[in-house]
Amino acid sequence: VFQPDHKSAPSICGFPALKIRSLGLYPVVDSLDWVRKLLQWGVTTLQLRLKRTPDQQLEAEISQAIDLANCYKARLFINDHWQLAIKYRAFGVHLGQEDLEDADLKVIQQAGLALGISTHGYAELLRVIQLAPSYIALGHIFATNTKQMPSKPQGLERLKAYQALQQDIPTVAIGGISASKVDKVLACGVDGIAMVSAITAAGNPQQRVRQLLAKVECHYAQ
Ligand code: TZP
Ligand code: MG
Repeated sequence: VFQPDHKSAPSICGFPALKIRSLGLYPVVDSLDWVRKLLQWGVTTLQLRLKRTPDQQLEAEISQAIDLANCYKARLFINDHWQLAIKYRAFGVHLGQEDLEDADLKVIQQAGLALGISTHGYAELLRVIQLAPSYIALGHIFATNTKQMPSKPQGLERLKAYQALQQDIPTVAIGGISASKVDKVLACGVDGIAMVSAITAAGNPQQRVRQLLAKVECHYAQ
């Protein structure tokens, strides 16, 4: 499902195009400013998660973020606002469980966008596997202050068990992942590391991103 840009790589003899399965470092941020900075710092997969932006600013913020990400050929996922993601040709959409009732997954699929879905435990995971999204987010792994979570942290043992459940759909771990916990999370076999505060609350976010990219890219290159 994942490709570096929207076009399929041409295949002269019918060989399958190479796919980039790993999402790698996957920052989740809440503004166009952050999207711009992350792209400049070399991030290639990221999510724009606007939860407090006034309605009248949403479309401008989202469309500009998509245009920018597409210039960089980065994979930008738009949280929640799937119609705007389609309208402005985002790489993908990220939806939570509560969005699944309203969002039209078929329309998203037919528009050629990738889809990521959040899960918070075994039951949700089993249900989401049936939807065959582009990736599944598994969370929250550790305690987090970024989002109020009604459930308990999943922890690393469960994360490993979820990984063992299926290998077809790429997975992303999210929730409370600090820079010092990245190695342990990567060791569980996930395909991406989603982070908010480890990047946005860092004293030097650019340096933090550089360190994280080096670590995560090195892991997936092995
Ligand atoms: N979904 C599950 S946990 C979370 C989201 C959006 C917040 C993750 O933020 P942090 O700061 O990386 O714990
Ligand atoms: Mg949502």
